[in-house]
Amino acid sequence: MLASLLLLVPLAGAVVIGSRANTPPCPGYKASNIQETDHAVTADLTLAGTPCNTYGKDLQNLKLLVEYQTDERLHVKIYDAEECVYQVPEKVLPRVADSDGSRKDSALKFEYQAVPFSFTVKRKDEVLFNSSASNLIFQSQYLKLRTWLPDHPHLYGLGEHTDALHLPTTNYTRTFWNRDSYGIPENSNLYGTHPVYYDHRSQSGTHGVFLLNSNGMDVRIDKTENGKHYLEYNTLGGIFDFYFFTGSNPKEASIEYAKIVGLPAMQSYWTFGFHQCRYGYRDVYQVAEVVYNYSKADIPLETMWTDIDYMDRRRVFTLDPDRFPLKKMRELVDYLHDHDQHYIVMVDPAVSVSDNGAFNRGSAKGVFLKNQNGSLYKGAVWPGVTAYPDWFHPDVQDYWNDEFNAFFHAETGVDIDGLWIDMNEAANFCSYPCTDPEKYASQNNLPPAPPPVRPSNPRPLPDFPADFQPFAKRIYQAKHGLEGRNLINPPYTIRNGAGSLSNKTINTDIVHAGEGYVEYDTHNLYGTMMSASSREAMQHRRPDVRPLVITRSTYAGAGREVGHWLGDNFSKWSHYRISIAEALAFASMFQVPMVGSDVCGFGGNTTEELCARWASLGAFFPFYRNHNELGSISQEFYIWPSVQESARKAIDIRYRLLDYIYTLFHRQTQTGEPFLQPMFYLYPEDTNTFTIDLQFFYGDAILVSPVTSQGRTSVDAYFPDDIFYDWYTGIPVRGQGANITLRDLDITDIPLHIRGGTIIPIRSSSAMTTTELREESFQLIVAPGLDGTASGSLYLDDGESLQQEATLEVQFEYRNGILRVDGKFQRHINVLESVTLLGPGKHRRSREEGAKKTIPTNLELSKPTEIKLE
Ligand SMILES: *[C@@H]1O[C@H](CO)[C@@H](O)[C@H](O)[C@H]1NC(C)=O
Ligand SMILES: *[C@@H]1O[C@H](CO)[C@@H](O)[C@H](O)[C@H]1NC(C)=O
Ligand SMILES: *[C@@H]1O[C@H](CO)[C@@H](O)[C@H](O)[C@H]1NC(C)=O
Ligand SMILES: *[C@@H]1O[C@H](CO)[C@@H](O)[C@H](O)[C@H]1NC(C)=O
Ligand SMILES: *[C@@H]1O[C@H](CO)[C@@H](O)[C@H](O)[C@H]1NC(C)=O
Ligand SMILES: *[C@@H]1O[C@H](CO)[C@@H](O)[C@H](O)[C@H]1NC(C)=O
Ligand SMILES: *[C@@H]1O[C@H](CO)[C@@H](O)[C@H](O)[C@H]1NC(C)=O
Ligand SMILES: CC(=O)N[C@H]1CO[C@H](CO)[C@@H](O)[C@@H]1O
Repeated sequence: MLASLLLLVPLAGAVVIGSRANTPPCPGYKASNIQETDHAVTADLTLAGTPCNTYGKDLQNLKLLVEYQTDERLHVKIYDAEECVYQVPEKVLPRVADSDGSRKDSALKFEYQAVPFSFTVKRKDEVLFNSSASNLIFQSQYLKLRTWLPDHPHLYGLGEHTDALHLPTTNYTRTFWNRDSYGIPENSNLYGTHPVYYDHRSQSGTHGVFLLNSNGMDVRIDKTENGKHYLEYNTLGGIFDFYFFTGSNPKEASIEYAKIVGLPAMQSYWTFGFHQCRYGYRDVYQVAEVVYNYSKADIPLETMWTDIDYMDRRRVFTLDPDRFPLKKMRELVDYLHDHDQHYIVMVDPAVSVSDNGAFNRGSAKGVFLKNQNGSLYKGAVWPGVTAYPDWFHPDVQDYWNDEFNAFFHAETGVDIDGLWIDMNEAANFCSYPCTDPEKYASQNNLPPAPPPVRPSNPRPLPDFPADFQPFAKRIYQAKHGLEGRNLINPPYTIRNGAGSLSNKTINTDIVHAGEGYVEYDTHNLYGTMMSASSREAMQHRRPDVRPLVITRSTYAGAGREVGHWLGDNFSKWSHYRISIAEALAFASMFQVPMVGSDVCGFGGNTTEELCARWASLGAFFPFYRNHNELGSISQEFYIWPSVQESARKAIDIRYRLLDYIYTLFHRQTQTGEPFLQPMFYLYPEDTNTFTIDLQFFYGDAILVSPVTSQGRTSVDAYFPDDIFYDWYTGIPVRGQGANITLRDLDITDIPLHIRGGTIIPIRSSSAMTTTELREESFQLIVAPGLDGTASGSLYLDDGESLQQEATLEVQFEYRNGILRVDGKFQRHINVLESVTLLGPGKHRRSREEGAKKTIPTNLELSKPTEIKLE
C-alpha cells in the first residue's frame, strides 16, 4: 500500500511528454555479410549514413541474429557488435533453449531488406510484422523500431495497465517504468512491466511479440496521416531482443509465450481459499477479533493477513512490542494453525536505517545499495530513512534467507504460511533529488504514529540512535552498459507518470554489486528479483511445500515464482470493472495466473452494494482477498448482512468448484494453457467477443457475467453461438451470438453459465476451511455440447508438496449416453457420489423440471470406469 500522506501531493496529471514527434530522420542501417542457413540468419548491420545522434550517439556497428527456434517461434535479436550494451541478465529471465527449428517447417518466416535494413515476419503470406515503417534507430540512450499493423488491429497485452483489454489503436502510449501508484487514472505506468503484445486475427490465428528489454520505454500505437496503423518501440537502452510466437488461436499463443518466459508456479490448495486483510488493524487483538467474527458469521476464512501494522515503527523483520507482541502473535498463529487456517504478513524491501538487526546484519554483509562514492544509498519509506537491498549482491540471498529463518521461525518467530511483498518498484516517498531523507522523513511523519496501545500500559518507544550508519565501503564500477550515458535525465523522455526516472524510486545512476549493472537498465527488474529471492527464502524455511508469494511489482516471467495482486485500487465501480480486464491479461497473456484485486476496493470507503458485488466477483478470480486501507471504513464481509450473504453464496460455489480450479490451474502450470480467460479465447472467430472485458471464462467451463454498474439488477450478457446452462437451475440457454438481458439479480447474485461440452467435478458440499473441504465427496456435472458430447478432467494431489508422489489425473468423456472415466489413479477420490446430466432432452417434461437429471453413483474412482447416464 502507499502512504495516505501521498494523497496530499497532486498525483499523475503533470506528465512530461517528449518531443519525439519531431525526431529528425536517421540514416538507418545496411546489412552485409549475410549468412543464411535453414535454421538461422546472421548479418552485420552498419550505420547507413551520417549519425543523427538524436538521443545519444548512434552506434556504428550492430549484429543481427535470427533463429528459427521452433516451428512456432522466431527469435530476432539486433545488438551491438561489441556487446557492451546492457541485456536483461539470464539470472532474471533464463533464456529459452534454441531448439532445432527450421525455416522450411516454421509457421513464421523472416525476410529482410538490406538497405536500409528492415525485416518482416510472415505467417504464410500474411505479414505480421514489418519494420520498414521507419528507419531503425540504435543509439546509446534511445532505440526505435516501428512496425506496420493491420487495418483494424485487435491488440492485447502490454501491461501492467488499467486500460481496456482490447487496446486502443490510435494515439495510444503504453509506458513501461515500474512505479508505486495509487488509484491512478487510466493510461499510466503502473507496478509491472510485461512488454508483450498479442495480435489476434480471427481468420488466421493469433501471434505475439515479446520484446525482451527491461529499460524504460514508451510503446506507441497510432496511425499515420494516410491512416496506416503502426506500433512503435521507443526505449531508453538495451537491445532489440524479439520473440515472435504464433498459435492458431489465442490459447495456443499464450502457451507459446509460457515457453519463452516460463511456466507459472503451482500453488497450494489452501491458497485458493478466501483471504482477509486490511491496513490499519490496530493490534493483534483486533486481528484475532476479525478471525473470530468471520467464524461467528459463518463465512469461511482460510487465511488472515497483516499489513505493516505489525511492525515496530514500520521496520521490516520487527514486531511492535506493544501492539503485536511476539507471545500474542504466536498464540494467534497457533490458533489459526490449530483451526486449519493460515497466516500471511507483508514484507517491504526497504530496511530502516537505524540500530536494528535487519539493518545491522545487512550492513555487515554489505548488501545494501550504495552511491558511487561508496556511501549508503538512502531513501525514505514507511519506517523513515531506509536502505535498499541490492538483489544483485552475491550475499543478498544468504542475508534474506537468514532474516526469514530468524524472524519467521516456526518455533521462535512468526510462523507465516505465505508472504506478501510490496513497495518493490521500488518505492521511495522522497522526490528526486532526495538529498535529505532524514529531513523528509521527519517532515512527513515517517514512521506514522501508531494507534494508542490497548488496553493500557503504553510503553515508551526507544529513541533512534543518533547518526548510526555502519556500512562497508566498497565501490562498484559499471561494467554492463555503455559508458558516458546520462543515467538520471536521458535525452529522450518517456511518459513516466512520476516525472523524471529517479523520482519516487531508487536513483537510476546507482550501480549494483556483482556484475555492476546500473539501476537505469535494471529498474524494472527490482520487484521481480525481490520476488525470486523471497520465494527462495520461503522455500528455505519450508523446503517441501510450494511457497505462496504475492508481489506488487512484476517483470515478464514473474509468474514462475509469484502471484500478483492488482495494487492500490479504490472502492469505485470503475475499479471494480477494470479489475476484470487486468486480471484477465495477467492470468492469460502474461502467465501470472495467481492474480486478483483488492476485493471491495482498497482506497476510499466502499459501499454495501459495491462490496456485495465485489465479494462475488472476487470469488471468480484465482486469488481472492478482501483488503482495504488505513482510515477507510471496515469492510470485512461480516459487516453488512447483504455482503455476508453474497460472500457465503460465492464462497460456497467457489469451494465446491475448488478442485476444478485446482485442476485447471495445475494444467496451466504444466502446459501454459490459461485458466482464467477472456471470452475471445474460447470463441476466437466471433468478432463480437474481441472487445468484451466485463464477462470472462473461469476455466473452460464457466462463463461469469457479473453485474457491473451501481444500482443495476440486470446485465446484458453476451452469449456466443453455443449451448450454455444456467449454473443455478441447469436450464439451457441457446446462445445466438447476441446479448441476453439477465434480470432480477439482487446484490448477492452473480450469473454463471456452464458452457456446453464440458464436465465439471465439484465437491458435494462446501466447508469452513479447504482442509475440511478435502474430506467431502465428489459429484460430476455433465453439460453436453451441441453435438451431445462433453469432456473434463480432475487433478488431485496432496495439496501442497513441491514434489508429488501420488496423484489422480483422470479424464471424463461423455458421448452416446455413456460417461467414461480414465487416467492415472495413484490417489483415490473420496467417493463419486453422483453424476448430474444437464439438458437431457428426452426426459424433459417442462422447462424447469427436466433441466437436469441426477444419477447416484456412490463409487470410488480407482480404475477406469463407464457409467451409463441415459
Ligand atoms: C513493408 O512495408 C513497406 C512500406 O513501409 C512496403 O513497401 C512493403 O511492401 C512491406 N512489406 C511487406 C512484405 O508487406
Ligand atoms: C493524444 O493523446 C494525448 C493525451 O494522451 C492528448 O493530449 C492529445 O490531444 C491526443 N492527440 C490527438 C490527436 O487526439
Ligand atoms: C466483531 O464483531 C463485533 C460484534 O458485531 C463488533 O462489535 C466488532 O467491532 C467486530 N470487530 C471487528 C474487528 O470487526
Ligand atoms: C557520496 O555521495 C552521496 C550521493 O551523491 C552524497 O550525498 C554524499 O555526500 C557523498 N559522500 C561523500 C563522503 O562524499
Ligand atoms: C516528483 O513527483 C512529485 C510528486 O508527484 C512531483 O511534484 C515532482 O515534480 C516530481 N519531480 C520530478 C523531478 O519529476
Ligand atoms: C470514510 O469514512 C470515514 C468514516 O466515516 C471518514 O472519516 C473518512 O473521511 C471517509 N473517507 C473518505 C475517503 O471519504
Ligand atoms: C451487448 O451489451 C453490451 C453492454 O450493453 C454492449 O456494449 C454490446 O455492444 C452488446 N453486444 C451486442 C453484440 O449487441
Ligand atoms: C493504481 C491502480 O489503479 N491500481 C489498481 C486499482 O484498481 C484496479 C482494479 O481493481 C486495478 O486493476 C489497478 O491496478
